Amino acid sequence: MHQGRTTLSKFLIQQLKGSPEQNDLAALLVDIAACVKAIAAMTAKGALGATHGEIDSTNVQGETQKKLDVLSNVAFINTFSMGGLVSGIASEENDEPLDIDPGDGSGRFLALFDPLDGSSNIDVNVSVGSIFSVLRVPEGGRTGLRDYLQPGRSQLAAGYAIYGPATMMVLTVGKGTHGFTLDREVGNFILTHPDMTVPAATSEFAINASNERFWEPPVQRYVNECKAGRNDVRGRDFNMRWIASMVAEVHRILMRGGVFLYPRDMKDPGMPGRLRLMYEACPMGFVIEQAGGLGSTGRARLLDLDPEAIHQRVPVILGSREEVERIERYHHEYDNGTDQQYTSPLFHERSLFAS
Ligand code: AFP
Repeated sequence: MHQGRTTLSKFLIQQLKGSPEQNDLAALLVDIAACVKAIAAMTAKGALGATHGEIDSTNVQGETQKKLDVLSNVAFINTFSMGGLVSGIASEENDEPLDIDPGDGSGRFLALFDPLDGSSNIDVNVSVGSIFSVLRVPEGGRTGLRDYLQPGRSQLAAGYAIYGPATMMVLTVGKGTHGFTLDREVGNFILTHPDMTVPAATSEFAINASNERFWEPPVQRYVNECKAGRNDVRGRDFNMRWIASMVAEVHRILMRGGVFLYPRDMKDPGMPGRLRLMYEACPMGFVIEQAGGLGSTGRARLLDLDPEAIHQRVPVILGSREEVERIERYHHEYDNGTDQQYTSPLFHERSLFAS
C-alpha cells in the first residue's frame, strides 16, 4: 500500500492553488486521469475485450481506425463533455474540433488529444498511450477554430498516459515533469517519479531507419555518425531503438535519456513530417522541455511554431539537449552550405535532394 504517498489529486492541489483557473485546471487533470483509468482497463483486456482489430472506417489522417482508437476517443469526448471545464476539444480522430457548451460559461479550457497513440501496436500487445494538451480559451471568449491555433509555449498543461506493464501518467503544468503510477487495486495514481529529468547527453537514438534514403542530409549525417560509433567523430558507440509508439519512446527518454527523431522525409514531399503538431509534438515538447530536454523540428523550437491547422504535421526531434542541439547545428550547416566537408559528395551530385 502507499500510505502517505502523494496521490495525483493531492499533488495537483499542492501545485495548482490560488486561483479559480488553477483550481479548475487541477479538476480537469483529475478528469483526464479518470478517463485514462477507463482506457487502461479496456487496453488490459487485450483480445478478451473485443477491443482488438480494425473497424471499417478511416480517420481524418486517412488511417484505418482500430476499435480501441474509437473507444478511447469516445471516452475522452465523454469526459470533456460532462466535466463542465472545457469549451472545445480537438482530437486526432475527428476532422473538426467539437464545441462543448457547459452552459454557464465555465469552460475556460480547450483540450487537444491523441486518444490512442501507437495504435498499430495494440494487436501485437506492445505499449500504447494517450497524449493530451490543455490551452486557455483566448481572452474575449470563443471565436472558432483559430482559438485552438496557439503556439506550444501557451500550453497550461500537457502530458501522456502509457499503457504498458504498468499504467503511468506523466504530466507538466509548467513546474517540472512528474510521473504517476496507477495502483490498480486502489485505483489511485501515485507520485512515483517526481521531477523527471532528461540526461543532457545520451548514446541512444530512436528513428525508423527504413526511411533513411528519404531523409534530408543533416539527419543522414547524424545517424551515420551514431552508427559509425567509437571509430568516428562521436568517439563512442550508440544504440538504436524504435517501438513505433511515440509515447513509449518519450517515456524511455525521460527515464534514461535519448533522442527521438521523426524527421521530414521525401517519401511524400508534400508532407512536412508524420507527427501532428497540436496534439503530439507540442504536448511532448512541453513535457520534455520541462524535464530539461529540447524539442525541435531541426530548424525551429517546436513550442515556438505558429500553428496553421489543427492536424498540421511537423518534423519532430526531441530528447537529450546536447543531441538535439547537435542535430539543429547539422541542419543549419546544411542550409547555409557549410557542411560540405562532412556530407558525402553523393548528396551534392546525385542526391535525392539535388536542387
Ligand atoms: P499510429 O498511432 O498510427 O500507430 O502512429 C504512431 C505514431 O504516430 C507515433 O506514435 C510513432 O512514433 C510513429 O507514428 C510510428 O511511425 P512508423 O509506423 O512510420 O514507424
